[in-house]
Amino acid sequence: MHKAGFVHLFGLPNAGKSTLLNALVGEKLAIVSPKVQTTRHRILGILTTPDYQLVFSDTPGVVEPRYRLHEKMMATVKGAMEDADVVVLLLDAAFEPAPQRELLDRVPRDIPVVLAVNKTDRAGEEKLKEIGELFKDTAVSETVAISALKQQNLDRLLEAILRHIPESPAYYPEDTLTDRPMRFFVAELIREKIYQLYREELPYHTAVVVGQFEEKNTLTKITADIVVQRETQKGIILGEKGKMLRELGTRARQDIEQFIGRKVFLELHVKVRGKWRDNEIFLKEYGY
Ligand code: GDP
Ligand code: K
Ligand code: MG
Repeated sequence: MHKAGFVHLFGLPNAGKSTLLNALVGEKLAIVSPKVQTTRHRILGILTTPDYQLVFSDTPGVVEPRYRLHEKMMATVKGAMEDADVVVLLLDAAFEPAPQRELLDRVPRDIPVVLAVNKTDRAGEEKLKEIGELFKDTAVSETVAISALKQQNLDRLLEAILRHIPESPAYYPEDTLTDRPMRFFVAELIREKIYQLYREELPYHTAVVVGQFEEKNTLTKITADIVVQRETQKGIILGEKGKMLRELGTRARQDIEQFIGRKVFLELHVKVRGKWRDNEIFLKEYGY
């Protein structure tokens, strides 16, 4: 019997959804950072074995929308929910569990929920007990303690998920890893470095758009725009004499080379587009 279905990874910002997606599919598809709201899109990660195919959706963490980009991010969460055969509610064992329990209200009643308590590499038995109590009389069908980062107990999580996956032929060809094109991942890897290199609010004002993506003999030439909302932000991205931008370019290029398995020539430009996060035309142009 072959099974196939859709699994929605759901949780608060920073619960570890993107880390878990990467661990499950064995490839770095989703960018990860200690900052909340790093993930802005729905990204599919597809795990295919001879017996089953699981299509995971990584989505932005649940937030109260403050600008149009936020609204779009939350719409992608809703879309993923509607398609799901099962929801994995990912909890950060180190956060307060009660507000995380409220997320259950957002799951339609007919969709089964597996509770995955993450970051148990850092949480004690006490905490796990407390979480168990809190979810005792809820719709959660099963609870699995995991560490996405240390890849602990993921086989148990897969078993729990598969119990809710119907018999079905595969949805995607067996060598498909994701639904996104290469240039999407290139833009994401650049964006990840922005989250790592620049402090506080700056990453939230930034978008990345890949322009040229061209294979030339032994190397791939890529140009990308880094879009910010204000001139002052452009100055920060550039840094003194362009030093920060060069550092950003170096780090991004190394990761892109690893991802596509080819040498890369990366050219970055910084552009100012006032209030792009609230502008439908810009949002569309930047892939949101
Ligand atoms: P997301 O916002 O839910 O997608 O969370 P991320 O995957 O971006 O992870 C947020 C932060 O938590 C990152 O710094 C991760 O390295 C960290 N993290 C994720 N899973 C674990 C885990 O199992 N243990 C520990 N200690 N940290 C984790
Ligand atoms: K994050
Ligand atoms: Mg994420």
